[in-house]
Order: sequence, then structure tokens, then C-alpha cells
Amino acid sequence: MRKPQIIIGILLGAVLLVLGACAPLGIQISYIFYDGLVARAESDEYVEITNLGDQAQDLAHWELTDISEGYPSFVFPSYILAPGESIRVYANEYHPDWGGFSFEYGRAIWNNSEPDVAVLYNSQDKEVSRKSY
Ligand SMILES: [Ca+2]
Ligand SMILES: [Ca+2]
Repeated sequence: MRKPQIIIGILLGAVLLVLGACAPLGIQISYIFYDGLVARAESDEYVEITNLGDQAQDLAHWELTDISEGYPSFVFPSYILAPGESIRVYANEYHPDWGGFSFEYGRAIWNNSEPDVAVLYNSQDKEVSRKSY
């Protein structure tokens, strides 16, 4: 009675593959507020990053970049992002309630008519999340 065991083995493998694909999402770029209300400079544009996983993550040396132009980039200081928590990286505003992160960029970053792509890299330069709008 070998065959049932092989079939069960294959089924188990398939289940594990599906579970792997549904693994916790971890840290994600959850939203890009690209059409700022502040005229011209759009300093209130922001990228929101959310911890959808179940583990806290230190963002030290993580990097957020507009890869459509290749700039600007923001490198995070040490900050523990708790499960379920969201932070924002503003174009050029300071909002302590959202972590107080800013590109400190004098012009609009996120193109209103031709969507840009934001990418988040971890401290090993590995892509963690990518989002457009
Ligand atoms: Ca914009
Ligand atoms: Ca841009």
C-alpha cells in the first residue's frame, strides 16, 4: 500500500506550498498620498508603511525610494514598528504622531499624472515592498 502514502505526501507538499504563499505579509507600503493639498511643493505628500505581520521590526537602515526617478531616498533611523502600527514618511512635513519621518525634500516627490513607484528596502538592501498608485 505505497500509493496512498505517496498521494498523501504530494497533498501535504501542496498544502505547505499554499501556506507558504499565504505567509504573513510583514512590513508593507500601504498607501501613497501622492496629490498633496499644499500648492506646488506638495509638502504634505506621504507614503504610509504598515506592519501587517505579527512581529515588531526595527526599521534602522531601511530605505524608502521613488524608483521611478531613483530619488529621493529616505533612510530610517532606529524605530520599532509594532504589529498593526503605521508610520508615514512625508515629503517635507514633520508629524510626530506618524513617527516624525520626512524626506525633507523641497519639491513634490510623487507625480500626480504619471504614477511613480515606491520601493521599501530592508537593512540588507533586500526589497520588502513595492507600490504605485
Ligand atoms: Ca504629487
Ligand atoms: Ca517622483
